[in-house]
Formats: sequence, C-alpha cells, structure tokens
Amino acid sequence: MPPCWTLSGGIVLVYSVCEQNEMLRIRVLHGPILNLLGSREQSIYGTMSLDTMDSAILKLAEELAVEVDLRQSNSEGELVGWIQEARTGYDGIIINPAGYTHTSVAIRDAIAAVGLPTVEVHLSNIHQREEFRHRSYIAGVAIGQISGLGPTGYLLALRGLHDHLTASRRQKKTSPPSTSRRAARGTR
Ligand code: CA2
Repeated sequence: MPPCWTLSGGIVLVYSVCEQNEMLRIRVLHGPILNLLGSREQSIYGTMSLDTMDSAILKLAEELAVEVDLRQSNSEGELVGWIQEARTGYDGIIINPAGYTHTSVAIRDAIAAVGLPTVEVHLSNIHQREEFRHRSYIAGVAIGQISGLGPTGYLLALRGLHDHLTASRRQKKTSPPSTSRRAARGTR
C-alpha cells in the first residue's frame, strides 16, 4: 500500500487508495490477574468476566470498523514484548497494566519507545484507593487515563482512541508534505 502522496520532481502525486485509508488497528492489553475478573474481589472489580468484557470491546470495534487484538498476561516481559511488537501494524494501544501501573518503568519505557498513542484504563478508581495506587508510571506517556468506570472504561477508551487516530489521519491527509510547502514559499 503506498503512502497518500509522494513528492516526485517537485510534483505532489496523490493516491486515492493509500495506507491512511486502511482500517485502524488497536492492540488491547490486560495486565496481571485480570484473567480472574468476575470470580474474586467483585466489590472492587465487578462481576463481569474478562471474556465478556473482551466480547463487548470486539462488538464496539466492529461498529467503529476498528480491528482489535486482545491479550492478557501476568508477565511484565511479555507485555513489554507485545507493546514493542505493536510498532509494526498497529495504530494505538489500550492498556490496563494492573499492578504494573504502580511499578513498571519497563512498560512506561516501551510505550514511550514505540510512540503509539496509548490510553491507560483502570476498572477501579485508583485515586480513591490506597496511596500506592495513586501513582501511575504509565500516565505520563499515555494520551489519557480512564479510571473508575468499570468495563465501560475500555469502551470509552476505544471510542476516544478511535476519534484521536481518525482526527490525526485526517490532519495528515489535508496538510501537504512540509517540503512542498517550503518549496511553494520558495524558502528553505
Ligand atoms: O482497577 C484496575 O483496573 C487495576 O488496574 C486493577 C489492578 C490493580 O493492581 C490496580 O491498582 C488497579 C489489579 C488487577 C487484579 O485483578 C483481579 C481480578 C479479580 C480478582 C482479583 C484481582
């Protein structure tokens, strides 16, 4: 798939079928112990299982025409690997890093390194809970954080990230390449 334009001998070639018209792809990552959702600590995390939550995410993704890839891991290294891997083929990340939110410089660095727009989600309101949960290593490299809205938080994250990515694609499409703008002004 070509880019949406190329500069060839001072002429901008515009392609109608190009990479920016491709379906958005979002990777959704669930951190440690979230596989037990619905079975324990229901007063904090609710009664919905991870499978049911994933089905709701997939349903919304279909409505938004977004491709989502959902994964859960208890391993910090595996999560870091999946974040790195998302650099090729994905447009954004939604992550509930669970307990790693409050400890993981590695997950933060991985998100910063890939540079993909990332939304941090928490089922519970981490700011109303114990002091150690108030600090997120991820928030500083995320475009936003949703905390305390239960499974709805993931759906809001998907809508928000979809809108963010669609807007930035539209912006890229309408603004000409900076080199041609400079050339048009006759400046360097
Ligand atoms: O509220 C959230 O989504 C959290 O990310 C959940 C983490 C917690 O460490 C964060 O501070 C906030 C814990 C996930 C553990 O999930 C469980 C699921 C079922 C039963 C027990 C724990």
